[in-house]
Amino acid sequence: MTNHSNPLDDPAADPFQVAQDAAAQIAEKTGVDRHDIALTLGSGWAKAADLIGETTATIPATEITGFSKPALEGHIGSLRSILLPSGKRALVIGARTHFYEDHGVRRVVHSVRTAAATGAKVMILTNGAGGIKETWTPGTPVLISDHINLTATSPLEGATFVDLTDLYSKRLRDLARTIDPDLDEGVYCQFRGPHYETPAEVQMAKTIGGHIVGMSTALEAIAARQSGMEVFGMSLITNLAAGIQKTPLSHAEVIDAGKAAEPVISALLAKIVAAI
Ligand code: 8IG
Repeated sequence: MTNHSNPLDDPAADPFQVAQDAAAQIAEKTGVDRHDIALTLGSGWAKAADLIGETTATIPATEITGFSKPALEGHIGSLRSILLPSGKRALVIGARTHFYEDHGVRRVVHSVRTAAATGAKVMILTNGAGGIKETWTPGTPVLISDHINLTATSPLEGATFVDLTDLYSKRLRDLARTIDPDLDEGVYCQFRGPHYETPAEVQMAKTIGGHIVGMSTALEAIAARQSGMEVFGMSLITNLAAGIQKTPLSHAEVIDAGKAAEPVISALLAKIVAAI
């Protein structure tokens, strides 16, 4: 369903101004003027919010300008302000708008632009995804080392050229490996979805250098870099990608694998956040 009151749906609107407005509303509602770090928690990662610090405010995302209603079970539509043990402030975004929802790429990256407007210098993007490497059993967390954007679009508008070398911060990946030396990494392919890939598409992704298949993150990472943030990405492999796994993919199984892995990966992410 289209939310006709969303200012981002007006082509004449400036998405960065809408993000500024959203950040001002977050400051007002949380009582926190600036956030230092932002996290988008995808499926399987939500529990991390409880572990990284003390939640000082929770806001339904729909109360903040530009945000959309969550489309899907397993996706919480809230924004939380969290006080970290270090004294830093984290903004946790539990409301992701996916490209496949057809609300346009401005709405997909609004949370990231809002995070930047709140002052966040680090953007942590997490997701549930399919794995191409057969050694990644469901429940394996993987660092994102780079991405291949297969959406055929960009959050950048007009002749805006943004360098994406080292988009997924080497510094932060190295830091994550000081917490868990076993963390593997891979290249994330963002497909449009909402269908999962065919086995042939998974083979294509593998051939062009991909290791992880999903429906989020790449567009958000581009927007985060445009806004000057340092990006850290992690995928929870909830299933092997189609054709790698021999049985059909079911959304219920994906949700179950996420739930089972959640305590472990949430604790891991909390430790990484504490070290940033
Ligand atoms: I969870 O296998 C999850 N999300 N595109 N493919 C794509 N997205 C996913 C998958 C998958 N698993």
